[in-house]
Amino acid sequence: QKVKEESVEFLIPSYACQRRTSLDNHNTNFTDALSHLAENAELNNEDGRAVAFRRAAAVLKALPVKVTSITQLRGLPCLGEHSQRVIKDVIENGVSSEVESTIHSERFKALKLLTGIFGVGAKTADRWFKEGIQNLTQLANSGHDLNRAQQAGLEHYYDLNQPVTKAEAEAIGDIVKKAVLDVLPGSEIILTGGFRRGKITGHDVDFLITHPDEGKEVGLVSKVVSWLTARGLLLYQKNTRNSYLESEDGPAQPPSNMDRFERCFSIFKLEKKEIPNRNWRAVRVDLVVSPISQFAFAVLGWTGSKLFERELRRWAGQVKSMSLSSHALYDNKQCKYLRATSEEEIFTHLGLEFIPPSERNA
Ligand code: DCP
Ligand code: MG
Repeated sequence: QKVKEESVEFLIPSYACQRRTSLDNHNTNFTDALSHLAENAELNNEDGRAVAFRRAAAVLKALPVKVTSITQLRGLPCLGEHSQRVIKDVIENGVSSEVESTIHSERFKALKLLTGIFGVGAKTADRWFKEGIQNLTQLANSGHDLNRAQQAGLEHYYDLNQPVTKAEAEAIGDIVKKAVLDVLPGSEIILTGGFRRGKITGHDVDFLITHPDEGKEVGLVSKVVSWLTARGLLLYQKNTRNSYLESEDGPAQPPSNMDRFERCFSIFKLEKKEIPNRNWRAVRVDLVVSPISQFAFAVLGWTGSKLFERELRRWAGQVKSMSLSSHALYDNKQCKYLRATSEEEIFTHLGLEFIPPSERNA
């Protein structure tokens, strides 16, 4: 029996944090195209445009079937005129001409290559591109003074652009656990980021650490870094102290993507016997330490995806008059912080159905 295309309509709520997005995406042809345009907008520092493309892609990721006709998109949220044009182009021609010309442009290729260097953001890459720097050799010959992060990024460029596997993440997890428990017994360590969402590869490995006795965790990052350094396990590291202070009468910090936990951005030297001559590879690792009272917020904030996080904060602000960060949830109407000891409680405070990590892949 023939099913009329017109009858296929989906009920998709408009905030990504209101819906389940697993890793099996039936619409990669469209979401890849939209992601390229989002990436290009990010490289051009056009944040609003980037988010619009990311939201459109996230809606298509949440659909239970492959879209084959533009009529199926009727009633879906977050699909602006531009995104619909791209989708239509892909349906009719297999590819979007705008996406093709973007990703093959000299500018996009160069900016992507340059921002692929750890420590190089869109603004720096753009400045270099305008000076005629389009590849790593030109950068090395340019005489630019690179900071410590960028030097390490250039030195380990190849390794850091190879996906990190789940097995590698687990091997690093074992080392981190050993280090943390050695310097502060009783600590808890969890793997966050993409791996917690069930991804099988990542661009880095993210760990969140806490201790059940509030205050014991202070200064933990530098002790762990000393432990790892003494064993020759770090190729690069940069620590920052906790700079978060909670005040009585409102959020101490304006809502921001960047949290203020004690942390270490590092590059691990991971032993890999199978790599000839060298026996190791470089892997980006983030270590973040949270006081136990903020741990649920930290776990939620570090699990991602980035869009899911962004949508949670937008929902909190726009729908609930609350401010959510990786540290706390503040109710602007009641003028008080809402405590939580689990992710489930935070979703409840926000009036949202609990979405497990594996379905936060928006
Ligand atoms: N995060 C955030 N804001 C930041 C840093 C991180 O919201 N300034 C959150 C969202 C991310 C998670 O932390 O999902 C980890 O950041 P990553 O950049 O490592 O992202 P993923 O782990 O999701 O992706 P990948 O698999 O590429 O590492
Ligand atoms: Mg990650």
